[in-house]
Amino acid sequence: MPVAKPESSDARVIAHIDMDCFYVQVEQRKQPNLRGQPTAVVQYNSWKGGGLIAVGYEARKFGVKRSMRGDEAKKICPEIQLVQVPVARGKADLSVYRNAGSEVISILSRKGRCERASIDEVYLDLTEAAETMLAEHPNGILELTDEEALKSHVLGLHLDGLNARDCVREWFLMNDGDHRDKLLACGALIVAELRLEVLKETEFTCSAGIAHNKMLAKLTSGMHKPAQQTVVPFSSVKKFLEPLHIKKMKQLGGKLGTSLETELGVSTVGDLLQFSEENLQERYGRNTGTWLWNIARGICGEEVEGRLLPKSHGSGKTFPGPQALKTLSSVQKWLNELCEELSERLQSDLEQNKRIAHTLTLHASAYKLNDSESLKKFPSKSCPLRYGTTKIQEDSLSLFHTGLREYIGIYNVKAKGSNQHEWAITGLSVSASKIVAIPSGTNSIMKYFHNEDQNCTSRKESDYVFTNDAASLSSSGHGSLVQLHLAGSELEPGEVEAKTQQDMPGLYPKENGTEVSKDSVFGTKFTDNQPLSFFQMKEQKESLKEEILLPPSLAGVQSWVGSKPTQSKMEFVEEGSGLSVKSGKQKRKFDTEKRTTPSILRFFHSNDEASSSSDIGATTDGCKGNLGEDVLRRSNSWNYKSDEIDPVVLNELPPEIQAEVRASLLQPQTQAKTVKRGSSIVHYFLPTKNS
Ligand code: DCP
Repeated sequence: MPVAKPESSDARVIAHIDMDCFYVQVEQRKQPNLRGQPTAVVQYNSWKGGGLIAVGYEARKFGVKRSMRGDEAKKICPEIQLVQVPVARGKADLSVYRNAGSEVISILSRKGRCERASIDEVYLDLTEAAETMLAEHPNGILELTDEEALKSHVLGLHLDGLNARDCVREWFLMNDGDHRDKLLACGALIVAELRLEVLKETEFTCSAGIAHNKMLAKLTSGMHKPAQQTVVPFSSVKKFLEPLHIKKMKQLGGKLGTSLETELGVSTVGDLLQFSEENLQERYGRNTGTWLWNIARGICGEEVEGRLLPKSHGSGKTFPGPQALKTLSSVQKWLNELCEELSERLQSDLEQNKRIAHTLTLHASAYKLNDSESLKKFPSKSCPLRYGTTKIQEDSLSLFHTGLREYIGIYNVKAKGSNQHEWAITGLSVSASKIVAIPSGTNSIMKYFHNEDQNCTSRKESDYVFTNDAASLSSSGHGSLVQLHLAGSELEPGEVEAKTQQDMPGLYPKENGTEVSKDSVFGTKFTDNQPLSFFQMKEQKESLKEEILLPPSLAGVQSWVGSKPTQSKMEFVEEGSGLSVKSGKQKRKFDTEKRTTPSILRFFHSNDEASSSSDIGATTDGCKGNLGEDVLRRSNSWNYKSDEIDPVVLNELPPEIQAEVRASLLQPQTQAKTVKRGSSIVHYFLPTKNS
């Protein structure tokens, strides 16, 4: 958990903006005749009128709630208009809502750093804009106070017989007020303006919380809805937080909150104040203890990230009750659908934003029949993401198989007849994460090796000769290949799993609808009346534990890395003229300790070793394997293009290099393949027909 920086955070101006009954507003904009009418959006599944996923404020007055089914809603509000969420590929198609969210974000991001927190939520850091406004109006912002701002709810204001509006006006004027609150008042004005702009340009209303940090802003944005805003002056923080139930706090909706309740008897934030920082640290560890101590006092140093685009893409579907999937073929059918959607979104992200995703993750929820352990969670599985629908489909299915083997607890999972099934899948989702912009105009591969070179004390810069005729490695045109001329080696079967440091995600959301339930969702919100399980799992990124799997087509890659290839020439060559490492002139030296050598180097090391052991022999200076030119001349070089690079090696390169190489993989390649098709590396990277 982030440890707060109390000093710097007080004078910041942070807003959390939340769209009001978002899906309903989007539907009402599409069909203006629905405006003013009690309306709800229902999932496409028509059982009992479909599950309500968004309820408009007019319908809420009748007691209609999100958890209800359409039929139930009609009973208590006969005139309710039920609109179906759009459907594509047999599942909810959320693109219309996603696009509407992007429209709003483009407006909200005009005044400061903007972080897209979910499909309909945004954080803004308005500190600079507020400081500028305050500097320009040192004698107060009276002339700026507009009607919308005067409707703000300012927490802790004493009305003292005055009407609320006059009180708020007085607060905005506070000439002798606290500087931090003057900044907040400016922030409130800016947010009021932004909300009006959103309304004018998109017809959507939104609500906002304005405070000194993200935590307080988020806690207050929903306090007064719809179309209102709430401000938390510095002096009101304590009073505001004290009575709040502990589980309302971000990250306390789950186990930690429960532990505070049961083990420390803490039920409100105020209760937490009696514990010293040391007490909390003793019980929950240094960081968590400090974090708890801080949040109880309204201190949160979390930055607003400048991010307008989603952090991940996901596509999921639930299969409640009798719809549960009980055969591998039905799972495959649905995975194919989900992967197709995911692939399309990845492709458009690539085209529009020049971003690529690195990790593919499969989540599932399941139950076992006739098994007392049936509550066991289906493990989430990840692997490096390969672009192309077919590849994503293949890899997702493999991840599913791996998860299922673990879930069932046997190695060979066979498809069983529907009468004999042992398991049932109630939810499936595929997601793509670790999305990064494709860097352009960098020579990062060269830089990387240059740096690594410096890390080996006994290597001299002059030992390498790099030529970089082209300005950049990034692939900007067809056929731009990064060629890795590596020692050739056949892969051997072996281990394919590599563990990450992450924790296993839960299948169910953290409670209380905190940010956890919304960040990074971007379209993966399930529209069945199931818990928001999959996309919310992703929210728990801090505590995720997933296994990163290599796709089965990569079986043996790890052992290959450790194996001793028989050739010894290494070159980087960009097709045409680009970057090359002229192996004929290089003398490479590596640490003798394999364990301490980064594996990309180990890979090359093994190439060297292969030669050195047979041709040169080890040196005794701590680095061995100088490649004599005679050896290099004698070796046969195998040409590897970027689409043949071992992903294990690739995954261990710095992200910017990975991005470059992956970017080159995404380009149609015109040059004939000169590699063995049977190789599993080749199989892994070769474009499939319909990719
Ligand atoms: N959503 C969904 N499934 C859920 C919850 C929400 O598909 N279980 C969708 C529909 C909502 C949108 O996400 O319109 C945003 O969810 P919010 O929780 O922000 O709720 P609303 O925007 O609908 O209402 P509010 O005005 O209370 O924020």
